[in-house]
Amino acid sequence: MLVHAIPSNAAYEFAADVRAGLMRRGQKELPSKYFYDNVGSALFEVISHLPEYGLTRADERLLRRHADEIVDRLAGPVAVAELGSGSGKKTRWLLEAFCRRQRTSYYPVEISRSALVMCERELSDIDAISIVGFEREYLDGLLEVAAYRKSGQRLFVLFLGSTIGNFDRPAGVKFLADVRGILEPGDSLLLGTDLEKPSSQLLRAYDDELGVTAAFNLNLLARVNRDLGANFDLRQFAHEARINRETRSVEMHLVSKRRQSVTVPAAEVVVEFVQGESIWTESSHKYAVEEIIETAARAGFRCETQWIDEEWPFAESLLIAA
Ligand code: AVJ
Repeated sequence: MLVHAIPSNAAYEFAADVRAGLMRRGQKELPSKYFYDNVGSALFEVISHLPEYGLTRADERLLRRHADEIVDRLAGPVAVAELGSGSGKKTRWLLEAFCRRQRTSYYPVEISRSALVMCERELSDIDAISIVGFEREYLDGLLEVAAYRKSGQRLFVLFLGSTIGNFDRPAGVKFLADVRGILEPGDSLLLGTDLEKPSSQLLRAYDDELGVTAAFNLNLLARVNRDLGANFDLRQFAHEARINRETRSVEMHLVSKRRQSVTVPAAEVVVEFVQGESIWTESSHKYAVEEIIETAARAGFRCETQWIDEEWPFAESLLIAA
């Protein structure tokens, strides 16, 4: 696979984001996009197999069941771009369906190089596929993919796995509008969104019995130690999942078990924690089905169809650029 790598100021941006997030006066925070280093990506893969966390399996079930129908709704020729391809496993069903119809280009956009490599290994055996990976932030990558588009080709963008849930609702609309701005009328977006469900079920999904999600969350501190030379004592922080009813989201926090101070040399910061103080590391917003249609409309998309998983409420929405 061809990979377009970043001229890497990524390390610098990580340091700057950690500095800004940990120096905040109120709630300290670290951006969830930094979960996915090699260890974090592997832990997320395990999470997706946990009985408590049905999200990824619901997403994959829908794609597998409805791949032919989805592809039939999109007139060819189509180039497929995916924002955050991860391992590429659940994308297989769609790509196979496209490739049965015609030669198809697949452009995964990922900030994680290891995920890009996994994804190429997973999918390169498909007949009549060509894969070109972009090691980029989503919108930067999509801009480049759009520039690759051949005349008469439609772009089909995949934004699966409810990654949209990591944005708050206004930022979600803004992101979709930015995607829309890169697309031409008639291009399309398949959006995977986790739906609202009972708090007890969400708390179990984000604080599993085996402690894999706790390890996933704590790995963020381990990564700050590894990449920025910090001295976080992981045993002095506890994973916590919280329901936020106002924002209809699950939040993950890392709670300081005692008063302590931590040095992050590469971010040029010393951080003080009081006992019980937390670092907010992620929000996963949950949506109502009709809300997805409204959100898409505000971003300039018409919702063509939705497929819902009944076992683990989750929606796949096919959105057409208006
Ligand atoms: C991959 C962003 C959809 O928010 O559910 C899994 C990440 N966090 N367990 C999510 C995650 C905790 C996941 N997404």
